[in-house]
Amino acid sequence: MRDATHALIVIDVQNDFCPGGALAVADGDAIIAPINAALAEYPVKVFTQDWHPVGHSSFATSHTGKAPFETTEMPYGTQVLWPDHCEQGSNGAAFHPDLNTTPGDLVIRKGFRPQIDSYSAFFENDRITPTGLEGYLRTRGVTHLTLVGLATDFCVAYSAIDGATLGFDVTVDTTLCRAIDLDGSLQVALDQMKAAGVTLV
Ligand code: VGL
Ligand code: ZN
Repeated sequence: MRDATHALIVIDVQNDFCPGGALAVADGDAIIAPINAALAEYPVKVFTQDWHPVGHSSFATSHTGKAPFETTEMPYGTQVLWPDHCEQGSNGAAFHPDLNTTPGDLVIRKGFRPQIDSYSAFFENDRITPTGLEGYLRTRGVTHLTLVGLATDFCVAYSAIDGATLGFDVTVDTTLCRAIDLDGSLQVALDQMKAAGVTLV
């Protein structure tokens, strides 16, 4: 067991990001058993859950003439448009049934505001609106974060970069992550994480 300053943050291991889901990440379910094992090593255990209202602005179906994986300009910048996924209360939004969320201390939901997406566990995609996770971690005395989950190149990377920018010591265990890899987005994300001071293992 690591000391009380260490948290494991498990990002979006939900049915829609696993094989058979609406936005399936190849091999997304392969990380579940080793994540369950890793939980025992961390005194602070946090899970995130992508949690969109029906008709969310990040869905291609909300934009006439747009197909999934195209982009659009939002007030906060360029946004990739996704298949409808992780709708609040749906089976797709549920954690994968094999993920052991029982020992979790906190579940943080994100992406619930209709007009803004939220990849990061810390800030929505405007990079300003906080989720509250920073305060939770700081008030518990956490300084070291290990991030695992889905998807490496979106929600894991955004969370890792924001965590490092906020001053946490951030490690991403890439063996416990899987990527969407849209047009080279995985390599871009890995480079950006390194540049932000994230440790990749
Ligand atoms: C995610 C795209 C859209 C993720 C969430 O969890 O990486 N990606 N919503
Ligand atoms: Zn989403």
